Amino acid sequence: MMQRCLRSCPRNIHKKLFICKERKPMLFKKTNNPGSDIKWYDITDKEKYINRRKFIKGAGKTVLAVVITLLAPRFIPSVRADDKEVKLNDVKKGRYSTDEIPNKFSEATTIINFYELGIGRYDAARAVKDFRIRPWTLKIDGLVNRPGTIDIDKLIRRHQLEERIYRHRCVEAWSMVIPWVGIPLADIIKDAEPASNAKYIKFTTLYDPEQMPGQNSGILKWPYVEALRLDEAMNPLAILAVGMYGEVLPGQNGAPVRLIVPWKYGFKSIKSIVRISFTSEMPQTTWSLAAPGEYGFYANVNPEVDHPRWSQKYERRIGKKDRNPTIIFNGYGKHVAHLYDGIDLRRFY
Ligand SMILES: Nc1nc2c(c(=O)[nH]1)N[C@H]1C(S)=C(S)[C@@H](COP(=O)(O)O)O[C@H]1N2
Ligand SMILES: [Mo]
Repeated sequence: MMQRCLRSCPRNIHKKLFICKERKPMLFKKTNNPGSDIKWYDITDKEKYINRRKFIKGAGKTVLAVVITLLAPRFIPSVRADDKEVKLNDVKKGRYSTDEIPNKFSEATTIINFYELGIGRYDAARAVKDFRIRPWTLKIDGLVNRPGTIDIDKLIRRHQLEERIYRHRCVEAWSMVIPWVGIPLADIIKDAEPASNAKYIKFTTLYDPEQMPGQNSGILKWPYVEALRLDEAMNPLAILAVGMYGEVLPGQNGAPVRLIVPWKYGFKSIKSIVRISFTSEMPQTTWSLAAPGEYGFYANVNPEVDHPRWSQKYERRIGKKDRNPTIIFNGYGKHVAHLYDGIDLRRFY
């Protein structure tokens, strides 16, 4: 018999933070059958859950919380990069864009997963004002013939930027459509000249607990690390995004440079990268270390492989009410399915 949170604790974060410690009957139900009755709308509303938890904590504190909320300055959604000098010139329309209608800029810049800046879905957009994204360098090392450290603006100037309007699917079963501006990852890899024994590519987020308050907590092992097989990284769909909606990437979306791999769950698309390393062994990645039974190395979007605590059969587009079937490889199978020939994606999720 186990106890399970019925609300939106998509990553078991409640256990790690002891938010749900008291196991109130309203939030927990005894069950022998984990994963049976969580609905898509239960797992998309982290913020609501946390607020509800506050509510239960007692009337006095609730009143205080309401007063604080009312007094708090209104949050302004359009937080952009500090550096007004940075312009994304000469952006060409890339191939591979979806013709679906992008989400609103205000949605894509406020409904955020960026645990370094907070675990609530609106936390990052608030915390981002203290996040400095210039100067910024990207280190390239490991099994390459041309290692080095490059200034991010030099990198941007050196490469042809492309707009890619991609579907974005979070493992929590919500989705968006976002017009990114980025550099094909393959271009950067070719410049680095990987050695013949380089098989994987590993990305690391900035570690700076002063600017990233989430890194003072133990919810994840910091810094955040993600990785791809080198041939996945060379796929033309993979980009390093430096902008969105035609402008410089806002801090909360992973400025100044983040990965976008649209056929995989969003947690693979690591933000605010400072280092790219080429390795011969499969690197350990943050979420698969935190919860190996829940987050695999490949993490390809797949309606047939449920998360242990919820179904992946459907998704909800942010801003829309209805739910839609999840598409294998998030709809990008034509371009990426061949990468997984002969691999049992149920076993190697
Ligand atoms: N460094 C870092 N990268 C991260 C995350 C994070 O918490 N830290 N969250 C991931 C998750 S779960 C998702 S869904 C996407 C969200 O990107 P967006 O907020 O720009 O939509 O970023 C991913 N990259
Ligand atoms: Mo996510």
